[in-house]
Amino acid sequence: MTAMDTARGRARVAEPGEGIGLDELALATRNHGLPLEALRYDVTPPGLHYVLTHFDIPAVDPASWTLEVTGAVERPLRLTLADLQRRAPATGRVLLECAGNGRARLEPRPVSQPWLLEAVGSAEWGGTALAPLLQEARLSADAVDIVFTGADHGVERGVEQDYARGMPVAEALRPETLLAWSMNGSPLPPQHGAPLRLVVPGWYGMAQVKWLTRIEVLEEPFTGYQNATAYRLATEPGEPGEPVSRIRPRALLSPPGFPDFMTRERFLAAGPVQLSGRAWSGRAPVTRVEVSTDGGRTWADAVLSPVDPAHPWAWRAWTCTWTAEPGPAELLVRATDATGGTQPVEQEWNRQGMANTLVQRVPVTVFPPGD
Ligand SMILES: Nc1nc2c(c(=O)[nH]1)N[C@H]1C(S)=C(S)[C@@H](COP(=O)(O)O)O[C@H]1N2
Ligand SMILES: [Mo]
Repeated sequence: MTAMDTARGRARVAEPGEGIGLDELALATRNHGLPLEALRYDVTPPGLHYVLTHFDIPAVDPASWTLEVTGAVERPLRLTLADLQRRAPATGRVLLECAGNGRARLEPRPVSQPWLLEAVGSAEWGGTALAPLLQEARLSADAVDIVFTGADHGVERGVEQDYARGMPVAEALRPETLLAWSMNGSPLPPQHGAPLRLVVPGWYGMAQVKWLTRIEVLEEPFTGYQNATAYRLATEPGEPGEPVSRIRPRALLSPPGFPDFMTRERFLAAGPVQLSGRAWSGRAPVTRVEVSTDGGRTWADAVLSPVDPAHPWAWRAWTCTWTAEPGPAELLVRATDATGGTQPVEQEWNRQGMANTLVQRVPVTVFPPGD
């Protein structure tokens, strides 16, 4: 991989005025987002859930596929899909969001998958809990990190690798962490990790390892590429930065009215308009959603649906009534969670555009009733 070594480990930031290039377009067509009107569904239909795959969707034959549990364990395990499916079933309705969501609107633009705001979905993942399997393998008392490796392979910023992510033992042992083989009651689709993926509620997408083949227990911190180099909150090149972990609070508005084909500008009739959308946080329950209909000068509280005790890791609905007056308007929405964390109205920049929660802005044109 010597030809690529000059760029080793460095994330590129676009030059001033540099538009989105064909390489970013290629990523954007492979990795599609949730059309924001699909915020209407409590459970996202599989074809509308966002997809992010760093390399290729690997060819995995479920009949010969096995999952290996290895490393610092007393009893290494190798399981087939049938072995896993004989275990106690568990499901979870879980909000997933890519840590790069919103990246394309940052200035200067981190060059990578150019998400606007659509890298989210809330699906019903079915499988079995991870913790009992780890307990059966008898983890070392000195275990620190658990590494989850997928069947996919590629090169990222000059480094050839299998996609692998390490996770602290305590997070892996949470009862809601799942090994999932179904999505919304159907077998896991290829793009979402068939035959088996990890689902760690509350964490950004990079932790949700797809096409899982190997679980390795380490007695020291994992230093693989996707933990040590990617998914860091750094502003200077070469700065190590804090690791990306749990999903920060965010609210999104389902854009009201109807769109223009090219600009996606919205049009709607004057009068009372029911604004609606979703809000979530992977750290603590969302406590407040606020809406501005005047470009951020004033904010009003939206009505937030209560936490559904059956689905604490799903997104929640919010609504807000707006009396729209003819003319242009700009709609903004922001969420706050129980840690007190909220969304910035001015961008908080980092080199990889990770975990940024800059508020959504939806420009609309209101026409007089009867036009
Ligand atoms: N094996 C593997 N797992 C992976 C990835 C990957 O490229 N390879 N991408 C991760 C990232 S960055 C995200 S955001 C989520 C996306 O999950 P989804 O495509 O099911 O929505 O998968 C994660 N799991
Ligand atoms: Mo992601």
